[in-house]
Amino acid sequence: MHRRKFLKNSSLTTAGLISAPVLSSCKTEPKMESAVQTEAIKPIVVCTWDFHNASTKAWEVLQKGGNALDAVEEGVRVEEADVTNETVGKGGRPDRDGNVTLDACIMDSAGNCGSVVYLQNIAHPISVARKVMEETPHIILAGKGAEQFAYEQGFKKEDLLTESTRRQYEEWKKESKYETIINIENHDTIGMLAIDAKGDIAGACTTSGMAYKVAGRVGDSPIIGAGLFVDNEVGAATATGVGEEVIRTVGSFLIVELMRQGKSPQEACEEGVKRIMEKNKDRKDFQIGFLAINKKGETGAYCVHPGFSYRKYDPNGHENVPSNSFYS
Ligand code: SD4
Repeated sequence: MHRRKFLKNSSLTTAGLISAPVLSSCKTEPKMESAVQTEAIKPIVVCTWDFHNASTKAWEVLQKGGNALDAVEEGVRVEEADVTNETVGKGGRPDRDGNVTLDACIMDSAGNCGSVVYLQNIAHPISVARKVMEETPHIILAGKGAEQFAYEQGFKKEDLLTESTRRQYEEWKKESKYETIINIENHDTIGMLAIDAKGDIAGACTTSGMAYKVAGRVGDSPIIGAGLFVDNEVGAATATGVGEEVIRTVGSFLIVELMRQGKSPQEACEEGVKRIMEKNKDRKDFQIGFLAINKKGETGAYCVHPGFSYRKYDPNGHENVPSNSFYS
């Protein structure tokens, strides 16, 4: 919550934080890079929302010469461990039965990927997803099987509900109003994309999903192609927001394919949101944010409603970049 407030309240004109092209672009027009970029920017890491600590961690890994896969795993683990983030990892809000169920996926530059869905009692689903990728011939493990696999890999059992999320759940139960809505204020899923010094790309995405969801519900975040996609020839994309809509358009894969066809990351993210809005004419009650990077290290983002931003770390420093939106 406080992150969103910070985003809303922070002055867009804060010196050095936001570049002129971002400020001058209008809400729906494609934002073009101010100059033609010839040399690739690397290493670089970007993540959904203003996750300063997570991106700092990933940047440390990249700066020491670490690879993009380690960087994104290490980076998003910071949010999984942060109990004040109530939509990722430990401290994530539960489903309507009071169970915290986590979704995560990871993808490397060779196109290898791993995913866990509906995972309970394990604080770091992203690392379990990586183990699925590296230690099994499979890509997705679900529920009890994923949990059993995690124990076999040495992960420890933890109660993921915190005092805060338990209290909120008890409050919610009084009315039990089930809304499949992720609005501007109630989500903080982290999707992270990185390019290492060698120019290789990797990505990770992790979430507790929609608060008070129907038991068994899985969103876009652990679905390769929906919540995350990496193509080392082209770039990568990730999503946050109402997963059902992202799945319907295979959002992250779409954005990477649009970049393959020549669109900038910014243009591709805008097209991704527009595809979703075409299927949701006149619907304004949900939020989605896309984030993309291409092989040159150019980045872009776009969302349905104002409020989304992404944090970027590259050799020039770091900044929180506000995203333009479909609705103003
Ligand atoms: C989901 N996309 O489970 C996730 C939720 C999310 O910020 O992104 N929240 O649908």
